Amino acid sequence: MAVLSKFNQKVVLVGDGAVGSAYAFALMQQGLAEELVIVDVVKERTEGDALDLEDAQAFTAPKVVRSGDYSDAKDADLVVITAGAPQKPGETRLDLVNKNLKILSSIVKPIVDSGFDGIFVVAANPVDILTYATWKFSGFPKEKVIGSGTSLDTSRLRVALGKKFNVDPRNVEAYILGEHGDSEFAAYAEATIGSKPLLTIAKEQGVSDDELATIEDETRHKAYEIINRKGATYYGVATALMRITRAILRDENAVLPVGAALNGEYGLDDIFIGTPAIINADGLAGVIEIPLSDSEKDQMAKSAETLKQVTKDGLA
Ligand code: 6V0
Repeated sequence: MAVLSKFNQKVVLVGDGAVGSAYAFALMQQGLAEELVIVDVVKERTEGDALDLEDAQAFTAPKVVRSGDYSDAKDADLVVITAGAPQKPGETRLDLVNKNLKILSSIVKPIVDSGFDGIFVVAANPVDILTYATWKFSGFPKEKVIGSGTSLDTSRLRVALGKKFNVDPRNVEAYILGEHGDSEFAAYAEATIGSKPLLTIAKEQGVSDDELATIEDETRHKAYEIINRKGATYYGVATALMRITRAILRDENAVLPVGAALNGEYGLDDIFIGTPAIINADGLAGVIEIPLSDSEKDQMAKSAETLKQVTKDGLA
């Protein structure tokens, strides 16, 4: 297992927009990474953000934050990609595919050319397609490419279930699986709170299947609710990215919802899709395949089909 040097934890962030800058701030707050290099086509913004984030150093763990370019990826442990066009009101994530594939290819190539040998973490949308494309463009092993997948969606589901059942969302073991997008679904059959099946708790508390379906639906559409009000969503995904970063830099073997490469799990392969997986310093150490009910199996197959079609069209 790769052991990262305690004094050489370097993250290169590509894309210094709403998501990227919120992620940089989250990284600072957590005292993660010795060095954070920010890259964007708008160089002035990265310089401004580096200066602004530097002002926090006297209150958080000291580290280097600076503006840079792709050559900085040479000795980085992690490259986090949040560069791309954001989702516009009324636009689905899949609409973004062509626009963002072009941007992605212009980023991944110079990073690989720098000699980068770390782990790619991708959040730009449509994230499952762009994660797959990062793997293709880079030629890296699948384990070294991780998408944010359904990490944000899973957090949204846990928060909503936490409110419904009046428990801390961190104690809700429930996952959103599939595409980060309209075909995603809640894997309720095996969800638990304190090891007790969620469906049993729901029955005992008189929470109907319809109410659970509404929670699932609201989770699926929450991004639109936020985008309609403030134009973009970023704090949730930035925190999810920070969590994935910590699992890698601290070699945690943490079980997290991510966009993972499948090798036969859920009857699928040649795809990156939202599922729980084990994340450590080597990247993806294993996929945890949740046992699904028959209807959930159908939903997973449909979600995968949606992604495969777009991947085929986008990368044709
Ligand atoms: P934003 O605020 O417009 O930031 C995008 C940044 O990318 C800007 O600073 C651009 O200058 C920069 N950029 C564009 N092209 C390039 C390039 N070729 N090289 C380097 N930088 C470039 O967008 P925002 O930060 O809101 O969103 C970024 C991406 O994250 C979008 O694709 C969103 O759809 C996606 N999100 C993903 C989520 C997830 O759960 N995976 C959640 C929310 C947003």
